[in-house]
Amino acid sequence: VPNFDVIVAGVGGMGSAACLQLARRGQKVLGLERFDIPHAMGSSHGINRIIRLAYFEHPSYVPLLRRAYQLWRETEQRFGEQLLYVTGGVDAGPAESSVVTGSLAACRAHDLPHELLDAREIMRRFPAFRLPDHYVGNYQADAGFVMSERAIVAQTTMAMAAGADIRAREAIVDWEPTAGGGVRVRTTKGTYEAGRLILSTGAWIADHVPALAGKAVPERQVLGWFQPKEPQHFALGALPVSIVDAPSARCYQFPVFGVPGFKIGLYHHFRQLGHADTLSREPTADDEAALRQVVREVFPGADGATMALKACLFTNTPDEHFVVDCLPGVPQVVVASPCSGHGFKFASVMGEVLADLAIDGTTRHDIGLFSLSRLNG
Ligand code: PYC
Repeated sequence: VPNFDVIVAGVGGMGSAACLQLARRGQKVLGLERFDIPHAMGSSHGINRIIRLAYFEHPSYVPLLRRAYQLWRETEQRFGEQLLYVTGGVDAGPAESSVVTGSLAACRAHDLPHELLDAREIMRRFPAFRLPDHYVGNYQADAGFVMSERAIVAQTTMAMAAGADIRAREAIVDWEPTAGGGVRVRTTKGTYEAGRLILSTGAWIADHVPALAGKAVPERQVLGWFQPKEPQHFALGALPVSIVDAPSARCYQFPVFGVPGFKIGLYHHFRQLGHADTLSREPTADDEAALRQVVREVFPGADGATMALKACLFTNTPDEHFVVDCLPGVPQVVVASPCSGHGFKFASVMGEVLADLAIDGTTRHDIGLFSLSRLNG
């Protein structure tokens, strides 16, 4: 049976970063991906994902984000291609909205430079926005986006260059601990053994970790790209990334980049939950209409022809924080996947965290928020 130091199941954002960090540290790594690398069935396709320091979800993500920015810069330099674009970011809504209060709390807790702007000032600086008078927004200059699909290509390419054995179109069927304290992994193509196993299978994670059944729930999410009628206001350089508690839905958006359209998504689109194998990846007219309604509300200058629609998946935990932990009673197995729709920006630093956990069983990074046991409390 072929033997490795570490098997990484799922070579997406987190898995490819883990392969890279492990291979760099001299580990004999096998990375297994059920689809292509990269692919459009999971949580990373559609060009880019937001990165931001003023983290409204919880201030304790901020130190990880600082390190994530550093590692994205290091990866893009070594790979020779820009992966991180800084555009500035606005977290906007009524003053009491959790996007605004949480974003400000993260800034205060970590002394992040920021500006609290009223609706009129946001619209003056960034004419693409149309916001109700009572809205405010926290502007944070370091926000931007990561080229998610290219980042997976970069991390995978660099992992292979560092010696990792990476194989696509090979899904894990099951795994079991071995008597010697390692793991045996059965796939659609063979059986392997390793000292450690990292499970970063995204929306499929509950198939491999029974403790996550009902606690890591895939959700269908649809992204839309709309043709701006006022392109100058939606261009890179003119528009920051933003998260807006719009009157009809919480939405997030990007300046035009990579495809000829303004990209927008809605948090918890239609709350369509199910198994990752069966949730439809086919966008519908209802998806398009829901996205267009928010475009008309907040970004009316982008209400032109639809240019693209894509469905991807969130994998939600009950509190929407990640799970990054060793399995109780099976410490040779590390879980990192259910990221509740906000994980990609962390992939670079999660590679470091996962390599630490796989090699040392512990990490210097604070991952206390991400324990598996909290979900059973
Ligand atoms: O992490 O910035 C983010 C995000 C926006 C929408 C979903 N996730």
